[in-house]
Amino acid sequence: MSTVNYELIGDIGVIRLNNPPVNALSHGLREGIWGAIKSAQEDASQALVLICEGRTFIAGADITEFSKPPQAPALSEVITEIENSLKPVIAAIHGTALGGGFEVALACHYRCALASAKVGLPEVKLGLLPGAGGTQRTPRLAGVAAALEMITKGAPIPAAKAKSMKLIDHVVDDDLFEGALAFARELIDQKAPPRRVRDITIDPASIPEGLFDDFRQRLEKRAPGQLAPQNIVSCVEAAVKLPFDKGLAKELDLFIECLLSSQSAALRHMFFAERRATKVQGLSKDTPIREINSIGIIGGGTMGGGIAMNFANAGIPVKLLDIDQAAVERGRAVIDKNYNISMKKGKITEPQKAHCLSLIQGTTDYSDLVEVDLVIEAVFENVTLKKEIFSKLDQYCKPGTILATNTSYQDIDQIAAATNRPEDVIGLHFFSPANVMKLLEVVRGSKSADDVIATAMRLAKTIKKVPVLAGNCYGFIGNRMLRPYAREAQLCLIEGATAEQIDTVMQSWGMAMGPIAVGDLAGLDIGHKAREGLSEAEKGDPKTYCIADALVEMGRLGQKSGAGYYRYDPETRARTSDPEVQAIIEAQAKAYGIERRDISDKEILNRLTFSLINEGARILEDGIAQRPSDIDVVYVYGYGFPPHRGGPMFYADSIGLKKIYDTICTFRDLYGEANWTPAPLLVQLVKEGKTFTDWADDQR
Ligand code: 3H9
Repeated sequence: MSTVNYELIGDIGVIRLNNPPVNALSHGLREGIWGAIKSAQEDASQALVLICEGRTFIAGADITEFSKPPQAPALSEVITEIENSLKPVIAAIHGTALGGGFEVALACHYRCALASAKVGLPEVKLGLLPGAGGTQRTPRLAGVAAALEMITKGAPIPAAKAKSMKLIDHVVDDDLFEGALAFARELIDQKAPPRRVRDITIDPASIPEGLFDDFRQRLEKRAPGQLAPQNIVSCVEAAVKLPFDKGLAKELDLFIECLLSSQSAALRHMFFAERRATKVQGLSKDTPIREINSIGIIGGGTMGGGIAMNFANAGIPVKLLDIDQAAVERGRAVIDKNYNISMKKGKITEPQKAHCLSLIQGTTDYSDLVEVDLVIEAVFENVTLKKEIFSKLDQYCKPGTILATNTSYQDIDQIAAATNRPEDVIGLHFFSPANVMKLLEVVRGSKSADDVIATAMRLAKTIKKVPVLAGNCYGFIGNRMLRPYAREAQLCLIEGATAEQIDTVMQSWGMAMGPIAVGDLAGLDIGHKAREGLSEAEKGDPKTYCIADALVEMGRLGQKSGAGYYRYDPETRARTSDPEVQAIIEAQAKAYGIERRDISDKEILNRLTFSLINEGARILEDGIAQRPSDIDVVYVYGYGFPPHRGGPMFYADSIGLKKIYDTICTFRDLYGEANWTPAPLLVQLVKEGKTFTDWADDQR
């Protein structure tokens, strides 16, 4: 079947699109739609139905074409052709009508959709705005305030809600094709004319004064420094203040500005990076997948409880095991509390909560785990305890059960060696809060079987996580890179920066939180305990963590104790600076003979980000990550790295590896080789004039 087919069924012309996997608006598809609409004007049809084959309606412009020279017809020309059709055109939507796909639907004169369908304009997530009339037509149908929310958030909207917003006209219950034909028939019988959204006018007097400026300010808080959301507001404002064609012209100008921005390049990189990360080198589509219909979780703490929720949300029953009934109850109470928060936010309903809770059963008995398909151990970081648990699981669980540990940094092979089936053992490293954070590091031990890895990668999609495969080393990808980053934050602190300065620099650069505030959130005792288990050589220079250790010894454990680097309001958790901490920092600096100095914001940013990148390069050399873009996915989805900077490795490529190398050499000369030796891969790429992306291409 070709990409676009046209068929006359009675007096209804049916335009069928078929461009797998998601009917993206490639050049061929645009040309096909354009031609079909044109020729349908000449035949006996009285109305036209535009419908898609496969899993979805059009999912948008073909993102891969954005970096290539444009080819006619442009999407806007196709859309004009549809809207100008003299016969009514009806969009028949299933799956998701997104971006340019929804813009095509908006240019149609009527829209019907399956009840399960969603529509949306997610361009903002790619650092773009709807560039084919979406910002002009949406406010004309749904109103200005709703359009601003919808386009700046980019979230898809279910059919029923879209109907209530006037974005679609008719919901079809089961057979979309038959339903669309019946809808077309009705329109023909009513002699309904082509109804053009462009002809709707918005009365500027109906818009509250200051609406656009207020919205801009709110966005600046929600997405600081981001271009696309602000440009969207200007486009919607143009829809109110300018005639339709002038509004379209403004939209195109601002779309191009976004398309050429480094922010959009980074976000488009992330879109493909996330999908690439799910692919494991050496595995094929034929690698068998084990069936996972039930889960066991060991440890009902915050982590175990959060993990359990992911599976219950996906309809998979969970047995949650803890040491005694009291611990099980505590775990269930944490889960209950989390669901209540989701309910308050309107994310789930009471019956949904009750259903999820009914899927989580507590137990204290390992024999309840005999039949489960996957067990995830989520107890605290003690390798001896973990080995005991795995040895027990080996005794109890049926053959073929996958045995996973949620450890953040322990050796998977050591844990696997406690069983007689190391091929069934992997790491599944969730991030806290586990019911919220999207990242899942799937850690491959030296003996982990291919089908176990393939199953884990597939399962991640079921529970709506983004999986990244990691090799087995201390801290895997994310936490291994975090060490030098956190180290530099600590060293900047003792050498002269303040906690506030470090956090402000990193947060205004785009990190979700600054590193010092993250320490307080995680709990300073966690790192303290982890350091206690290290040898003197592993601990490194004692001055690095002297401030953190001093705070822990004073009982300042972070947010949970009301004070850490900052002081926290017990009610609101709002943080304030604490002169006592400044005194501790100064005392520690004195004890180590450090003369504190002014440290520039730029130095803080470079020390933190370049140390991250340098370790990322080593991770690639060691084969711990499959590709640089996987590291980007880990940092964006697990560590609050700003997505519009594309992750640390993409950021490195975009500012130039030579600049990074030169700066690292300067730091080496100033602060010593121990912390600042350029990674051999970085040295090699600079010599060859290549980027990390070039390196990844060479490896393929
Ligand atoms: C736009 O429309 C701009 C216009 O306003 C103006 C223009 C002038 N292009 O996600 P999946 C690939 S901007 C090219 O795993 P799912 C994807 O890479 C666009 N390729 O499936 C993957 O390839 P592979 C606005 C695309 O079922 C495969 O399809 N639209 C595109 O989990 C399967 O994808 C969007 O931002 C694309 N547009 O989810 C929507 N979309 O197999 C982006 C997907 O080689 N897409 N691919 O790895 C999505 O959100 C999801 O793909 C979707 C399906 C929900 C549709």
